Amino acid sequence: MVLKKPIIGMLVLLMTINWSCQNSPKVKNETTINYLKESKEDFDQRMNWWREARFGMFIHWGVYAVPAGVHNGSEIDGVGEWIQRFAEIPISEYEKYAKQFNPIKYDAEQWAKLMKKAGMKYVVITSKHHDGFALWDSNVSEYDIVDFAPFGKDILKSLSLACKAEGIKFGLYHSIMDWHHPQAQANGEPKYDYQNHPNQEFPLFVENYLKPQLKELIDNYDPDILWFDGEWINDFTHVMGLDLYQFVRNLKPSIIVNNRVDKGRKGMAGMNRKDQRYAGDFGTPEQEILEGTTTMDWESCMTMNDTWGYKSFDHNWKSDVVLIHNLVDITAKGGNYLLNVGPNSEGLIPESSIKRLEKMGQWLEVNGEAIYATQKLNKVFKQGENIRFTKKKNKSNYYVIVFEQPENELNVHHIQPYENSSVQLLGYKEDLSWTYEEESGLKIQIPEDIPGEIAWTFKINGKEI
Ligand code: FHN
Repeated sequence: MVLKKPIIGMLVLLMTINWSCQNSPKVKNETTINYLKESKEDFDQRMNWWREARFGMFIHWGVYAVPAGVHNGSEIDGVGEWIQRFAEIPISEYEKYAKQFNPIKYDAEQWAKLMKKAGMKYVVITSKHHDGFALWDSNVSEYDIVDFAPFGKDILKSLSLACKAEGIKFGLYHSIMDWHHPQAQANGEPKYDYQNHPNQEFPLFVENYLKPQLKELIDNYDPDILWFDGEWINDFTHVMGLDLYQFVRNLKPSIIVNNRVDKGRKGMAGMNRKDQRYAGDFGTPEQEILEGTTTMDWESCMTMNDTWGYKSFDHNWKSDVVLIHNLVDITAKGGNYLLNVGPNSEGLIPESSIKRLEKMGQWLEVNGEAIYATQKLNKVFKQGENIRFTKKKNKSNYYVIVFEQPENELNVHHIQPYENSSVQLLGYKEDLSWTYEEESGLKIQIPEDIPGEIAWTFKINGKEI
């Protein structure tokens, strides 16, 4: 019987997976519990802190901060962390940048304090981006910040400790796609056509490199979140995705894992296709906000300028008004906001990022109760284009957040205050006068001397109608 090529290929692949499982010296996936069958109660309990947190810091940091968007004297288009691919830099050349990575001004405590000042409740930092360089002292590879770069100190260790000290939950972004490891994208050369020639060695990379590195990250840095990326490559399959989810949950059952651990994500919209069940606890819209609400947990990740990894010449910063309105809009739709900073090669977060984060923190100082531990309403999330609604969990406190400074009288629909209850403007000393009629709804009298900027939050004790 003549076996056709694909069947032979599949046999080789299955034998490889079987061989690698039997021969992978490092980690076995003895999953005793099927985490894909988790009960809704257990899922809700595990996700609770993450849902209440609403706002986190994304950090893209690595070797790509050294060229900072410039290679051989030319400014390279596209996001800074893709410079190895966009500038078609051979691995041996890119490694010279890694040999220069020495962020002597990095101060983990300073970063954690900035997150706190910004009102951010969790952080997700790149442990390893697509370039394959590890920001921790890996025993699985020498291509890391301690053994390969002059810096010689474990960045993740210091940041995980500083975040714990500030009460900030610690998360790791980990790329499945790896441009450095020979078994991950064939020879890893930028021109490798991995789309059409799936690499038979990839299962070995998963079992003998990807999983052992994930195990040391979970064992040594105790992350609360694992944020996978680079799952779109042909070499990575749905079967591998389900297995990877079980693997990390088995190592830390309480960990929260995004939907890029598997193959369900529908492009940058970030939510899962409905054709089958995919692994992952939340959807990941990227550089965009869902139009409306959804039943699946979701988190919008966004840059503050146009790049994730630092670029010396990207000054296209979003205003603090846009950033705060994004946070309010996402919260009203029941999502989380993961806002990115890209530190430079010295270990400094750009001043333009710091200024915006401090402004967001000042706004949250006054209005945070309308964001944290809130949920979306049952029927609406907005009124017109300039009003969003949120509701305190398990309470009858509703928040009406207005994007333009209200004057004289504010007319609100969809919420009816309880009789004799108060209506307040967060940050204002006195209760506000109001009337309610079935036809015209709630009318709130606006004093002339109201404080605040960017968005104004009215607190109402009542019910949604
Ligand atoms: O290719 C990456 C990109 O560099 C960046 O990490 C974003 C942020 O989530 N994710 C991928 C693009 O979708």
